[in-house]
Amino acid sequence: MAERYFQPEIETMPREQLKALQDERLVAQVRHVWENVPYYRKKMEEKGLTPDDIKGTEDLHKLPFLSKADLREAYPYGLMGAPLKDCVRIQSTSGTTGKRVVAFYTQADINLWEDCCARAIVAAGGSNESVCQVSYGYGLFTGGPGLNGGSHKVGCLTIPTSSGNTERQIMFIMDLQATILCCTPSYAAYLGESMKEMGLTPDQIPLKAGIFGAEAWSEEMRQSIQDTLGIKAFDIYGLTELSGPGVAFECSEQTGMHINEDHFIAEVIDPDTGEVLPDGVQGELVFTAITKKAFPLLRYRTRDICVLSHEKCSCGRTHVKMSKPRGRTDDMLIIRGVNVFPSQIETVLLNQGYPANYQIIVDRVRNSDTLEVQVEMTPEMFTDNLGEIAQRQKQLVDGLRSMLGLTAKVTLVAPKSIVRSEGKAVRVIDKRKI
Ligand code: DLL
Repeated sequence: MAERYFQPEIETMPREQLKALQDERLVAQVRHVWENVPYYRKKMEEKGLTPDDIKGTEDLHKLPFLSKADLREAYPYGLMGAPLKDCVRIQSTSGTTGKRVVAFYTQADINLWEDCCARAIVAAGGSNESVCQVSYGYGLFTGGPGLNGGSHKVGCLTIPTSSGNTERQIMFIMDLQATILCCTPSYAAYLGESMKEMGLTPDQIPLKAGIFGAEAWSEEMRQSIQDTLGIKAFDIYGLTELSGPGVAFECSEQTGMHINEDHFIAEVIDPDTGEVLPDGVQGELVFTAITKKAFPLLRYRTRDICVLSHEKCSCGRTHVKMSKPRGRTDDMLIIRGVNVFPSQIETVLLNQGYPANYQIIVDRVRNSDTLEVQVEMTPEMFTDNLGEIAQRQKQLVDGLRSMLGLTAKVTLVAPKSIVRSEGKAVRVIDKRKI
């Protein structure tokens, strides 16, 4: 099937033209911020910069970074770029890692955000003939409102179920023949598991595509969701600070997400030195929003770790691709000096046929870090044969050792004993921090 685009002239724009657009928008945005955000103007002044020093994207590296700490310090209004009377909405994060982030939007900001989500939906095969069920949470979280707006723009019949109430989710999917499902990958896995238990086979499930994001998920998890639901599963990335979902989205190639570069300029930096890294080198993703006016963040450090690629994509889109985030700099566990990402553990479990229902527990016993992974067995694996369980545990310990270079304790638990998530899954309990 030929690739379709929501905004073809932008999504397939030749690189030189795209760069010219970015240059022009960046220059205007820096001036907008200088004139309207005293907090950032001060940061620029401290570096001896004025808007005249930024003539295009090649000067981007001169600008100071913004981080979560700045957001906290400037909370709630300190980074606003538009008067309150021009703002029509806020969205906010759950604030699990400190103070909430509150992002402001003008109507135009919402419009461009929804365009980005619409691009993702069309890339996943969506059209005005699609029935799109949005099972991300609605409310302060950006997932529901963002995909809802994008779905309307594409002209899909939108089912705004929000998250939770799994039985009702399945009823709508089946009764209204939903073709696109939008939710977190962990919730998609749970919905798939529940549908399987109800005896529904992939060919009976009307869904064709899923747009899953808001948390890290592995390729193995993608495969398993695709198999249970009989769909193609697309990744979508974003964060509240930059509007929400749709900063980047996957196309039919499923090899990374195109960043909407007409709205967001991406850089990857060395998280320790701040130095900008070339394509293909892993580092922290930094974004500059060049069109948003109410919350115009420049060089915002996301803490997400990934790699950029400008390689030509078979879908015809010209925008740079980011790899799946490998984790966050602050998600990374340091266990006995070894850097461990939850996604690496997930890969081992799924490769050995376990479902993505697990809990990672880190503790410190007699000054030494301990890592325990509780892994749920599938009903088919479940047995009271202790020898068999010991054998399975050993295989997992070996797999984890070769992936991480660490010995972990593995505990196999009964099916359904690990709590399911309807939104972002909490995979790690780090008792060293409690
Ligand atoms: O999670 C926005 C979103 C909603 C994205 C729905 C995709 C779908 P926040 O709650 O502010 O916003 O969390 C942002 O979530 O910095 C990443 O660490 C993580 N994240 C988001 N998308 C992905 C993804 C929304 N596709 C934080 N893969 C980001 C891995 C992701 N991590």
